[in-house]
Amino acid sequence: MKVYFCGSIRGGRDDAAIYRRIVEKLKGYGTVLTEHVTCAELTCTGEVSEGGDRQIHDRDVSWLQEAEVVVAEVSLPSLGVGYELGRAVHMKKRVLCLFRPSSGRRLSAMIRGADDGERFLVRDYSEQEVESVLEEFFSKI
Ligand code: 6IA
Repeated sequence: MKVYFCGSIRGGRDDAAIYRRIVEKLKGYGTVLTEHVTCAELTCTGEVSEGGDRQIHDRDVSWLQEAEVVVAEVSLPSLGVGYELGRAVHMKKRVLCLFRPSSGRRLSAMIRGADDGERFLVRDYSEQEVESVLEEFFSKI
């Protein structure tokens, strides 16, 4: 199974450690197409490519197309993640959004309100339960 993971990059890197935990767990379920999102130093993956932002966008959209499942950590607001989620809905992908209320933020109504109890799910979680939330989600698909 190909999994597309979304997490904030230019929106801020405060949650990079939790992104790494999520991706480690996701690797047990299939191929994670976007492991670079967890990279502590983005430049170490050559993400500043010659093609610039256009190339990043086009490559990410084609990976999104390839993916069967999209998992997004949405506690830290990111325009790019919001965009990817909108595209994923349009592509009728199965989506899981993970939000930590302990962040002190309120999740955008456009994300929480997209939960349809089926294809697009939003799950509040605490850091300790991140692996079990993923286990529960993948046991049902
Ligand atoms: O708006 P954001 O940058 O927070 O958007 C983050 C989301 O967009 C992630 O889920 C990624 O899939 C995608 N994305 C944004 N920037 C990149 C990128 N390089 N490489 C791959 N995916 C990206 C940017 C590198 C730059 C900061 C030096």
